Order: sequence, then C-alpha cells, then structure tokens
Amino acid sequence: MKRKMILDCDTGHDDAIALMVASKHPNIDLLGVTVVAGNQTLPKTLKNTLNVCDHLGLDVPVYAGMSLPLVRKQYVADDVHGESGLDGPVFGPCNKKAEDKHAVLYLIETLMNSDGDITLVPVGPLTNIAMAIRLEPRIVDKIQEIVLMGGAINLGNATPAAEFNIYADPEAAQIVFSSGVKITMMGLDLTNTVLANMQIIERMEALGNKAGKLFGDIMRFTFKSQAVNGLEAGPVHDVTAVTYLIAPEIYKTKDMFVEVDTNIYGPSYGRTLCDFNNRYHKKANATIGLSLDLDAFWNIVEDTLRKHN
Ligand SMILES: [Ca+2]
Repeated sequence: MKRKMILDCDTGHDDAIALMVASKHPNIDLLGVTVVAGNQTLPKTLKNTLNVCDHLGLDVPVYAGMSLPLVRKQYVADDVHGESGLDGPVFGPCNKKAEDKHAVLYLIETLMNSDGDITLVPVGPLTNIAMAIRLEPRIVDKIQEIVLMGGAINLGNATPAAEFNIYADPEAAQIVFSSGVKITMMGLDLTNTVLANMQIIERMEALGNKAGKLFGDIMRFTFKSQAVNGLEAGPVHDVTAVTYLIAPEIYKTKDMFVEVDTNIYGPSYGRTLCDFNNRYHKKANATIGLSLDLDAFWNIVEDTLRKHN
C-alpha cells in the first residue's frame, strides 16, 4: 500500500534529491510539499522548491510556511548551500507557483481531515511542524509518524554540539520531540555516511534523463562545499528520511529518549541529547537511525530517478 506523506523542506541540495525520490517512488503518495526557512531564507527555499518541481514537471502542491524560527535569530547554511540555497544547477523561467494557503494551515487541515494515516517527513528546521502542533494540538493524534532528518547522537555540523536543522530552531525541535508523536530521527551519525561521491554522481548522470542530470548538477556543488565538515563528498542527508518510508528494513535503529538543549546562552544550544545508554530511565520518545545498507539505498535512489523525465 502507498504511504501517504507530506514533505516539509528547506530546499537545499539534499532536499531537492529527497523531493525527487518522494515524488516518484511507487510506494509513496506525496500529498504536498511545505516549505520552511532553513538552508536559506524562505523566499529562496520556496523558489528552489518550485524550480525543482517545475524543472521535473511535478504537479504536487507547494505551500510556503514559516519565514523565521520561533525564538532564535535566523541562522542559514550559506557556507554549504551557497547564496541561493541551491547553488550549482541553472534553472529556466519557473511557471510553477505556490498555493495561497499557509503551510501551517495546510498541515492542520490535511491532518484533521485524515484518517490518521499521514506521515510527516520534515527535512529542515522544525518550525512549521511545531507551529502546527501549537496552533492545533489535536493534530498530534492524527500524525501517523514523523520521520525527520536532524540532530546527532555525536558531533554536530552547525556547532560541535548541534546539527543544522535543530540548531536553526531548537525550540521548535523540542516542541516536536516532546509532543508524543511517534518520531524517527535520521541524524548525522547515519546521514554523514551517505555520500554522493564521484562514482555515485556519474552513475546517476548516466541515467541520461533530466533527473539524473539535475542530481549531478546539485551534488557536484556539494561535493566541494562539504569540505567545511571534513567530508570527502556531499551527503544526501534528507533523502534517508524518505527512503526510510520505502525500505525501513535496510536501517539499523535504536529507541531512546531524546531532548533538545534550548539553553540559548549555553555552548550546546540546539544539541539533540540522545540517551543512548538509558541513563535517565525515561521512556523512549524516538527511534534513531544508526546505519543503513548503502548499496540498497543507492539502488532505490537510482530506480526512482529513472522514473522521472
Ligand atoms: Ca534540508
């Protein structure tokens, strides 16, 4: 059966690939795409999302969401994603427009009208999701699961302590982690191992279609920009949250209690504190991805990209 999902993104290089996989995999019914500020400001992440949809002819509705984090000052990732938020590919004129409705209202209405069978896949800062939960708390019982990209058990990438998506809106992340919704987290411990090296880039480009070419244009840029994190190539972080819906059996996971450090004055602001060894003896509130079968993962990505134009 197809899994109904809403992608919440801050497009972004890896977001664009996540959108490519979510929009065409036969096991996924992508209901809508909600956009949030993150890798860049909202006008830029929205434009990037619309450009990718337009370029690949995706008819999924796109909704603009929160332009600023709940509490903290805005923090963007221009060091990794560039001035546009999606530096690298060149797009023509864009005919696709965002829907009029605000993303947070779309999330609430869609969830409240659902049978509780929709999974949210947030792959940017959690501002839209937290705002929706605060505006209409009854959606908590309507969300089947949240499978997110963000956080880390070990080192961060925005600071030594914090991963970017969580650091960009720690208070929103803590609202989500403490909401009671079933949460699965793909953090850096897993996502930093999923690198689009030159062999992978050339393999996707060899598909010979628009999607394969776009994959190459996108990941050739992060191939260089990711050096700031000491990686050999660009990770496709966000894609791992989407493929978890498709093939959970290729992941190793562990359930544990997670909370977000919201001490804005401390050095670990935005850290996802993961109680790996159950020192708190608290009930687990998240399933954390530890590793995944890389061969199986890239096969899914390649097979799905092939279905595009
Ligand atoms: Ca993202």
